[in-house]
Amino acid sequence: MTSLTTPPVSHEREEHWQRVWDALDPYTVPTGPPDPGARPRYLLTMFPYPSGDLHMGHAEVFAIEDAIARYWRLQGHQVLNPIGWDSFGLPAENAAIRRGEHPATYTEENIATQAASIRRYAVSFDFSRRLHTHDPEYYRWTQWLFLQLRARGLAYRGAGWVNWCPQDATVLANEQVVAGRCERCGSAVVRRELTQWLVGITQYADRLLDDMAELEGRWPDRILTMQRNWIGRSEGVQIRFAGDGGARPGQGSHLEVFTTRPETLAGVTFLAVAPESETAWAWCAPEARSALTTYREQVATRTEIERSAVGQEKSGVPLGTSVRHPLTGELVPVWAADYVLAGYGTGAVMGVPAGDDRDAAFAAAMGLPSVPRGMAGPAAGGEPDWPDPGSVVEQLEEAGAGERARSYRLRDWLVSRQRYWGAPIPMVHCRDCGVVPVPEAELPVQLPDLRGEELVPEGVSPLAGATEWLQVDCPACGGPAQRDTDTMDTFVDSSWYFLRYLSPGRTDVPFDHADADGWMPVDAYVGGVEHANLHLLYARFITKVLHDAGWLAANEPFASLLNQGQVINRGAAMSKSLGNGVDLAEQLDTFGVDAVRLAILFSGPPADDLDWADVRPEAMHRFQARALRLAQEVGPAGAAGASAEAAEVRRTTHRAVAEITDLMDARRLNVVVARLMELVSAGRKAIDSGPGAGDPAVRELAEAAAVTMSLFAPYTAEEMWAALGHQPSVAQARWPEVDPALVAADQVEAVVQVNGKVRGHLQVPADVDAEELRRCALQLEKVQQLLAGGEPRRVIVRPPHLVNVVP
Ligand code: ANZ
Ligand code: ZN
Repeated sequence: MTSLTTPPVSHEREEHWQRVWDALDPYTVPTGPPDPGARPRYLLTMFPYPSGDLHMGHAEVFAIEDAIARYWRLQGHQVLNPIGWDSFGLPAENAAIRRGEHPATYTEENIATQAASIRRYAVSFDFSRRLHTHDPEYYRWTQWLFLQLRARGLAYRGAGWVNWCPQDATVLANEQVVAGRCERCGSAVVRRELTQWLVGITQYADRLLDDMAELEGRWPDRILTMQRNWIGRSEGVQIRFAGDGGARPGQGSHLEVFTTRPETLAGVTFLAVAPESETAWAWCAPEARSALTTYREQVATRTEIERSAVGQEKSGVPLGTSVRHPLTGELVPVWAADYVLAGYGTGAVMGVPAGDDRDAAFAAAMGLPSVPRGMAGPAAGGEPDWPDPGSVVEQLEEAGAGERARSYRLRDWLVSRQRYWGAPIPMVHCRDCGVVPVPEAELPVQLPDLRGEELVPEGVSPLAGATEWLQVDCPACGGPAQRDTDTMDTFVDSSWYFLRYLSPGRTDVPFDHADADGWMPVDAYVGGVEHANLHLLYARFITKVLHDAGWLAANEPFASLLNQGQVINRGAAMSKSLGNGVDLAEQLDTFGVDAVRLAILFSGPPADDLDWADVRPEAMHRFQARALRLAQEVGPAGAAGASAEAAEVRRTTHRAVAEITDLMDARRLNVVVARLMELVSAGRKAIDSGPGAGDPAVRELAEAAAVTMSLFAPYTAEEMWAALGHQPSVAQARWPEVDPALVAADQVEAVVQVNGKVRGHLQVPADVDAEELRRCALQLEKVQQLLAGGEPRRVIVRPPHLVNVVP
């Protein structure tokens, strides 16, 4: 890649300024609560995962968040803008296996590379609070968090159906399964039942939903919608169908279904249960068991997403049993069907072919009737006339056969991972005492030192293969016991890191109550939409749990959220296979940091996707050079006396600053860059054909331009600030004050007529609106006299010049 122009700020000058900033340390905020009267602002960017160097996505998110950080700081806020690394996770583990080393080696190399790139990219982070989730001093508190959850009944062991990748020997979340395959290695995913650690996030489902009211208008609508759908609260009814009398062991006397359409009860022709569920086995007649077993194996190869997709070919097996309809007493056959999911509602549905498309497809495929005997079929193309749902629920309640219930899509959070590079679950398994927590004083449970091939022991997970590490004395009885061999999902690490930033280095507590109450909630959180469901939901949940446990006053972690768009190239996500990747370091080498940052922000609104094919860093060089020249020509010297032409220049400056202030508050960064370009052009004109470089008004303009420039292009801004004679850094400047008199619109004269005759004059702002102009005109004494207390019949208003009152 070649550039036609050289960057206006050389690499040597970039390095010079980096040293100046290192020495000044202008972004470090002392630990503890905010200073009294500091107007604190907590700005947070989703912390990076250390895979290689920074990429274009980081360049975008850092450019956006840094502009906000610098803007707030210039406005006199005490701005906390910390940085750290989300440094546990599978890629480091896989790299370690490949390279025969410890995952920490790869991880720490990448962190060092990224930290150096962040310094060069001139992001105004407070590095003094830096954290890494793989540091024992951090994960000690992640383990503490786990013990808190357990103490509150929110962490428990349960058998659950999971997506299992046989290649990686680990559990996968639904979104890590793409078209039935493992997102990372591509192996076919199978369903498997495992005993795992789960976290009871569903106990908070209602609060997670209801508290979203506070976030309305402060988080993007689409994120709120995605979270609502993810939690997926349904108001419905639970209905009990009694067995047909032939009791079977373990069956229980009722089969319970969840429905959102109780009024369709009369249309039930079958009941269907999730094949893998206990219920299916309990309701399976002995002669149907082998068919159910075979069917279960078949279903195990399909993901829930495939199973529940509309239009899927329906499959199922009859279980050879039946239940009684709670209202009619008719017998209804029980089936196992894979479109019924084990983890939703009761894992059983009442099949109503006349009301539900999936039930209709299933009935048709299995030769089941579409309406019960004795019920009139629906008129062509429609549904039967169902009764009022309320009356059906009443009937059910009276009969003791059902009641209102809620169901959620949200499942409890499966946090066990059979991996090495994560925080070990701080529990011990004792033959005599069962599952026992590691005492808090013994945290952290450190990872054993495993590297290379040791990370892939034959047939067991890595920690289960670390035989020495495994053996431990039971904390309760002192007898021989074994450590838990699972590590925690890395989403646990990132569910609380914003709290650790507040009290770095504390060894007695994860974070300090006063620090948290001083800084929380985060004022603005900047990050990608890909974290809409999991990370943001987990962080909200953990904040609520810690709030309930008395650790902080905040009940929501992130008061406002800003999602940047995706960086793509030529219409597609950047990828190795497409060969459309763009290397950030190469861009910075060629164009300089500022040109890249400016071009990214100028390309469009922060929330829009950004196509690199439309981004022209070299096009920024001319603008940077013009801005620099402006500052150099104004120079460091004291200014000469004010000229008559200066008033207009001053108005231009103050109006630009006022507008830029509003635009920054609205996060319209691309428009701010455009206004800054206009301001620089106005400065050029003021020198060439206006009051000239020596005029104080022109200096004022150039200074405002330098300060605004510092939000986006810190190096160029420093060069400008120095040329204007200031020391030592624009990072210590103040946001320019706007003089309201200079911003006010020009005054014009409006004529006020009564019945077409001129009766008075008004001085009004040129941008006066009709409402205001009408009010002023009707208040004129002359007009009041002529109206003699009456209401005018008509008032014709033509802002800003004319009002005609017709009495
Ligand atoms: C009878 C019925 C008749 C239903 C009708 C729908 C239409 P939402 O709104 O998503 O909550 N259902 C219940 N549990 C299920 C499970 N474990 N797996 C798959 N489907 C399940 O959907 C609730 C509806 O989804 C329930 O209402 C049930 O079908 C089905 F004309 O009951 B309905
Ligand atoms: Zn014991």
